[in-house]
Amino acid sequence: MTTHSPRVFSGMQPTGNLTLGNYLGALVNFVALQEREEFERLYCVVDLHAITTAQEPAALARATREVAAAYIASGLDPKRSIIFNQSRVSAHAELGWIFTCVARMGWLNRMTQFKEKAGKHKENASVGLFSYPTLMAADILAYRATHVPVGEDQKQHLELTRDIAAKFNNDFNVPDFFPLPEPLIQPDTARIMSLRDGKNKMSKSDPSDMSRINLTDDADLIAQKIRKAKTDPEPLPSEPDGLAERPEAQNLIGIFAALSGVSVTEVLAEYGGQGFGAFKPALADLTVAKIAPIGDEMRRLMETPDEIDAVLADGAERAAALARPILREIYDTLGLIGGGSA
Ligand code: AQP
Repeated sequence: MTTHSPRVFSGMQPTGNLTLGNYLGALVNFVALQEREEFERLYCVVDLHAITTAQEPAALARATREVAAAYIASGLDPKRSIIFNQSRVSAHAELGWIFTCVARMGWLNRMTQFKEKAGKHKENASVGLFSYPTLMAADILAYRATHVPVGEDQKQHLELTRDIAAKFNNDFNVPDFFPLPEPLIQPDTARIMSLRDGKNKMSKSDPSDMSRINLTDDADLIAQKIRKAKTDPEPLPSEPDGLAERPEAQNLIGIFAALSGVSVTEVLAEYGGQGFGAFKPALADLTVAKIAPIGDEMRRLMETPDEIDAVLADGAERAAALARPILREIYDTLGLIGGGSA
């Protein structure tokens, strides 16, 4: 039984345009949690994670502000949720190092995301890309966060966070020092897939822009991408079972259900028996209605970057105030005299 008060932490990388996958898999959940008064909420733009792969500095700074703008445009209120960028709060990097000394090589060797991202060029990948999950554990545990809203692709990293927390508690004989954080995954939108290949997840770093809907795409581009989305020649089934083995159809129906807030069964009750020629225009209209206003608001916010910077600075101050006493205890527990005080 944990004694930790309910606290939510999550983040997104400023590695390009946020996608419909980021939105439905995580952001919608961030915003919904804002209505749950029992939680304190921290939403981070994880810029230190972004540099695990090469980033052009000016583009990174812009993308960092753009993710903050996406948070706000999607409905996060900087007064009710702490919004900040990771590099501004040194606790992340400090605890990240400590956790690279707690985590075991064998644990990290099992991480599938490293294998996917490093691909055939493992020897040339940065050490940071390999140890990424230890920094993610630090992001969460620097605040003793108890709940983490994420998409399914992050589930394995969160299990590693729990392993690190348990090992620390055990090794230093401090039971319940860290909570074992729980993932909050929305089953229906856990994995939004690429528009070009229903077997790959929609990703902001996919080389093909046609594979994803970006939150900043305008109405015409959204409609064009949906029109060109890969499908199969069969009409839509009337029951969810009929979507098995049809990954592209399943993905598009899932997106429709998530954006309209109804179940897949209800969508199929309406469109079952019809072809994609009838379904795609309805999906395009719905996506434009939900996503284009977010893009418009992001563009408006990006015209006043100083206001975004003020939100990030204020959020970082509040986040640092939460992390500081926890980090102090960590240094003391490890016997690191005066650690983190410079
Ligand atoms: N396709 C997706 N479906 C559902 N959820 C998704 N998420 C990402 N893609 C999908 C969730 O979005 C949050 C932020 O992700 P991230 O910025 O940490 O990066 P990622 O998971 O690696 O996502 P990307 O878009 O594929 O980024 P790049 O291309 O930079 O690697 C997470 O909660 C994630 O689960």
